[in-house]
Amino acid sequence: MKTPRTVLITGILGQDGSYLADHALRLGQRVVGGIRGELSAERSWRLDHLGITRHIEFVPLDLLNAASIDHAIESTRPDLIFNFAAQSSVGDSFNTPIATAEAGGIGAVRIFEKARTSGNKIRVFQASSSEIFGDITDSQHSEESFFNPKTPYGATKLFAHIMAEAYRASYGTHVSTGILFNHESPLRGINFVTRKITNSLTKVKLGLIEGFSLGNLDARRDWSHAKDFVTAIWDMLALDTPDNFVLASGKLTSVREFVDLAAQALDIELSWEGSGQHERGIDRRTGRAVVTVNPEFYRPYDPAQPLADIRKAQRVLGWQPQHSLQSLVDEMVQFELKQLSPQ
Ligand code: NAP
Ligand code: F7E
Repeated sequence: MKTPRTVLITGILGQDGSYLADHALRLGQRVVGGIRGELSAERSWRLDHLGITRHIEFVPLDLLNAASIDHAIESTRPDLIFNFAAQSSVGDSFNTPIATAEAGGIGAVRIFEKARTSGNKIRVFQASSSEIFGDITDSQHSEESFFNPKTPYGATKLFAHIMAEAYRASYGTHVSTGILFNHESPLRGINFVTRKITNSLTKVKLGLIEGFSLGNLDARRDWSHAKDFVTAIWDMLALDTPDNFVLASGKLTSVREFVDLAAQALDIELSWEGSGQHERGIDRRTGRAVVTVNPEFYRPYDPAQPLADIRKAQRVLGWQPQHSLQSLVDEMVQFELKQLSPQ
């Protein structure tokens, strides 16, 4: 039997960190989770949901604190580091550009630097984002496309992405990146639109609220299941040569269409009336407006997402996503029903 490798996951309390930890544990690895602040039941809910909290060793790690990164890496001696930690909300990045850049940009470089200077042959994964494409230039976007981000979050992720390439070229550091399009799950943060929709619409179904508001209903995103991504991300670090990989489904769906899918999963008959700020989603059975538009949720800049070209991940990693958008929505809705229904 192979000796288990030590896997350090930053951002382990987040969506991707939790699923990656689960995947690594299933493969028999030693999993160390980097966390900022104290562990509490409120903060470990994703790991608790997966039933893996007690199998993880936790170590203090704050991307804003270089000493904590150095200590986490020196004391646990990881073979692999998955850097998922970041201020991950594009919307919040408009209000917190400096904190976003410090954690997601400089914080990532601190990880690369410690991996480089540790003397161990550490392999690193960096979570890049489709937000680095920004304004659309090509019809389909691949690892070779032009990067033109326009949001503080996208610019931060591009800095870290280019730094990963610089570490590869300048020092031979084994850093791979995933240019990740949107990926969701029941473990998604409630501030992201998919989880907000499945959670709020389930509350409407259960009579807990009358309705809820969204921002840009025309925004289109490429939504996948986070579980499909962590298997590809894991396989990236098994490659001898580090590289960049786009992960996505290759299909774009609007926010409005996502609401429709969630409504179908909940057996709510929804029809849309009006346009712009006056558009409303009406429950045909009750005649009530259950979805309204609130410009408070509009963004100062909301770049259209490009179509993704995922051929490289398919070819090199043999990656085949297992989940459809419909099955993702069904799973999210079932999760909400279980959480919110009276016992
Ligand atoms: P998430 O659920 O928001 O998790 C991010 C984690 O980062 C949280 O656990 C958070 O810790 C931690 N974190 C934030 N600032 C930190 C700091 N200064 N030091 C240490 N930890 C810090 O995000 P996710 O959806 O799992 O995404 C994982 C990564 O992929 C992120 O880097 C994100 O930007 C990137 N990404 C995600 C998507 C997507 O669709 N999900 C797409 C493209 C790229 P707390 O629990 O303490 O807040
Ligand atoms: O917004 C629109 C909003 O916040 C999706 C992160 O994981 O993916 C994610 O970033 C779209 C946007 O995700 C609401 O304007 C409408 O066009 O769920 P989101 P995001 O901004 O795409 C990228 C690839 C990442 O890298 C990020 O880490 O939905 N939208 N109404 C809304 N969005 C939110 N949050 N809330 C609304 O009420």
